[in-house]
Order: sequence, then structure tokens, then C-alpha cells
Amino acid sequence: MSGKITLLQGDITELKVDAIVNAAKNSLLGGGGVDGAIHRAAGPKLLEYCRTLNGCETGQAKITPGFDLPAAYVIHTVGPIWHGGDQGEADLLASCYRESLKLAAEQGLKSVAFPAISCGVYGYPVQQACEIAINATSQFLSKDSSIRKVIFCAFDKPVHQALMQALDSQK
Ligand code: AR6
Repeated sequence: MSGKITLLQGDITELKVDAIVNAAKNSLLGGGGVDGAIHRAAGPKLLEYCRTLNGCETGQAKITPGFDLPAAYVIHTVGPIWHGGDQGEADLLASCYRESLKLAAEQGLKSVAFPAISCGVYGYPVQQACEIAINATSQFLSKDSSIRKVIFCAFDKPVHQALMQALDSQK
């Protein structure tokens, strides 16, 4: 199933896919990092819409329109904050990928792009996070045939390299 997975380095807000995933916070009311970039590019209607969603639990996901983004939808998921690894972080991070893909499949979406959830402000060790991202996604894709393409969009080189390594060790 890793044939459906593509890696690229760049700005996720520029991708014209069915949905981009946002590494959001529990309130869903915006923040820094990729969340800030997505809200800036989508325009103020995104925040207005997010206010009606009543937040999101860590490891869960919610979907909104993409408004001014090239992507049709934004799937907002909340990654775990890294506390050393013994507080269920790995399960919660895997759940972010699964729940986001589940939502995409339910909506009939074919292409989804992910940033490296929890790898910025939330402090997750990058290599471990990238292995979880690739493994959880491959597992999902092996059971779901509706999603045709998943892009992992790294903003910086270390994340891009960690993703390449994780994808190579899958094959
Ligand atoms: N495109 C792709 N990836 C990006 C972009 C972009 N435009 N901008 C940043 N990244 P972070 P988290 C990468 O901190 O760790 C927010 O304030 C970044 O280099 O955005 O899940 C939320 O509101 C890193 O590799 O998300 C939450 O409070 C990755 O995206 C909190 O941060 C994730 O970094 C969530 O923290």
C-alpha cells in the first residue's frame, strides 16, 4: 500500500488536493506553525466555521471546507504533546492519522496531504513520529481502497529525511 504514499517538501497550504490535514489544538481556534499557515491561507471564514465545532479531542479529527485554500477540505486533527513517551503518545498519534483518513474516506475524498503532526511545538521526536505516520497510514490503506493518494508534506529537510527513512523501512 506504500505505492499510494508520496513524500514532498514544501508548504502544505499550496497543495491542490481533496483535503489537507491541520495539526490543530483542542480548541480548533488556530495557533502557530502549520495551523497558523492554514488559517491565514484559508481566510477568516475558516475560524468562523471552526467556532461551531466545539473543539476536538486529542487523537480525533473534524472536517471543514477549505475556503480560500486550493484544497477543497481541511481535516483538523489534534496530535499529542510529547511528555516522554509513556503517556499514550504513540497510540494517540497513530489515531490522528487513522481518524483523519477515516473521515476522508467517509466523505469520498481521494487525495489527502498530511503535515508532520506533533513534530513542531508539540515536541514529538521526529523519527519516531514519522514511523508512526507511515505505519498507521499504510495499515489504513491496506484495508481501504477508496483513497488513492496520500502525500506527506514536510516543511523542512530533517522531517523529509525522516519520512524517507520510515517509508524505505516499510518496503
Ligand atoms: N506546511 C507544511 N508543514 C508545516 C508548515 C506548512 N506551511 N508550517 C509548519 N509545518 P506544528 P504540532 C510543519 O508546530 O507540533 C499550533 O500552534 C512544522 O515544521 O505546526 O502538532 C497548533 O495550534 C512541523 O514539522 O504542529 C497547536 O497548538 C509540523 O508542521 C500546536 O501548534 C508540525 O508543527 C500543534 O503542534
